Amino acid sequence: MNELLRFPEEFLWGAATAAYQIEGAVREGGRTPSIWDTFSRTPGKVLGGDTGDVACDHFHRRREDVRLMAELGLGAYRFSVSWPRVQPTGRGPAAQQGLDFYRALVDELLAHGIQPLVTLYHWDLPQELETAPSDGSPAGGGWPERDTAYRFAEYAGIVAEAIGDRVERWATLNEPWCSAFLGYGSGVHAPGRTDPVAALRAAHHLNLAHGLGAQALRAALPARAQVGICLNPSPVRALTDAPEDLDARRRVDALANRVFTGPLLKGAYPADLLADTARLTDWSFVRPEDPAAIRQPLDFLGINYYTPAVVSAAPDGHRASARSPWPGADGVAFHRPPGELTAMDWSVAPSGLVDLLARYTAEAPGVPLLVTENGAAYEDVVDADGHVHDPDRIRYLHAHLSAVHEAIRAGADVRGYFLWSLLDNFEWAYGYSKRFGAVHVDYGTQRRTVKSSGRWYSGVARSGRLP
Ligand code: PNW
Repeated sequence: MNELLRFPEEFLWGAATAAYQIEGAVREGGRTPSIWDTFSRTPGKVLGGDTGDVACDHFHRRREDVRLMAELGLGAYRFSVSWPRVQPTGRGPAAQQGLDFYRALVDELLAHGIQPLVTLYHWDLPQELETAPSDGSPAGGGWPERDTAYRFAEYAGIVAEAIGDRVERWATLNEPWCSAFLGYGSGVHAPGRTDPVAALRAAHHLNLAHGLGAQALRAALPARAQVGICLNPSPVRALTDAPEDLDARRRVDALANRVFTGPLLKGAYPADLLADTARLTDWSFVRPEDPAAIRQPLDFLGINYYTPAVVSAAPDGHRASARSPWPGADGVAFHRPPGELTAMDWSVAPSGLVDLLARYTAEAPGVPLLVTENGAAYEDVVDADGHVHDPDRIRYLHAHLSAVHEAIRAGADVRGYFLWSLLDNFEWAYGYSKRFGAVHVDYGTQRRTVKSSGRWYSGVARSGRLP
């Protein structure tokens, strides 16, 4: 047996999901629409016109799904709470039925020895916080508006009061980069706005929401609770070592990574980011007290990783389009990174994960890291014998877990790994066309079939080592 591929004793082996991607039951128990309900029902926004109306019907199949996790031998499960399910309309009183669902889910997980990691916000903003209802109640405006951060902190307190006695690990936000820059910049995610200034304002108010939310969590949770955030930092590589390509890398690194880790870890926005975006905004929406509010102690930093970015300087005069997810990154060209492609057309590059884990070990000294998402989409089919044979995914997972192991050997304090995803699910703008699950879902019958990669991962989780 290869001792080198053994993971630490307490390493958490998990899988991850998100509420809108799996729950369905969008009209039950007083749940109101989120921006993703509205977006997915808008023609042309999601491939095939798919919506999360039914998804994996997890809201009704919770017990079966927890049993499945137990059969797979998972030690941890990362899921998100649907804000409009527990606080319809995003302000005001909690919906007990919504909270009851998550209470029951957590109790079943704990009964099976599976540790929950709760993400408070995985993109399903209550619609009324984005657009004001016509009844004259306060205006929304979504993440570009400061009020949304205050509303988030209140919501965080509600969830902590309800399940804080039994959940140890809490992530405030999932991938604020996607919420800000895909939601308000490129418009490929909900709410589908394409305004570079709104995207930058959203990034700041998401940072503020994290800070205020973390404070609300700490006020409501027992001292043993661990509070963190899940980012999707991008390893940004320059196409060549030419100074202009290195400068393109610096600019994209600021917009992909340091716009979040600057305030979160260092208490300030990077000066180069402010300079690069100066033609768009003077950042006067950042109040003097905000950096201190955002820089809260982190008990873990969640890293979601899929693929790196490769950039170079674009020919003179090239401007970031109005619909770019990189506002202010004028004169940058993006290239396909080397490596095989998954069904998302994302290249397989496990070295990117080694780089990220080393980088955040250095930039966030003393903060344990969790890989809170990693996985791949492939074109899986159930064969005549009822099996899903997915050797590509096994290779992807093996390579990325080897990368985690390598990072640990090099000194990174990585405490766990959450495979994205437990189940095939609603893959945002791609609808149900992309399958990331360790478990195949037949959306016609809701039949779950463990893929060969799911069995393989189960072996890893049970043994704590890579074959
Ligand atoms: C993440 N991009 O999304 C999310 O956290 C998951 O909900 C999602 O299913 C998973 O990764 C797979 O996509 C991303 O375009 C979506 O850079 C898009 C991007 C990155 C992450």
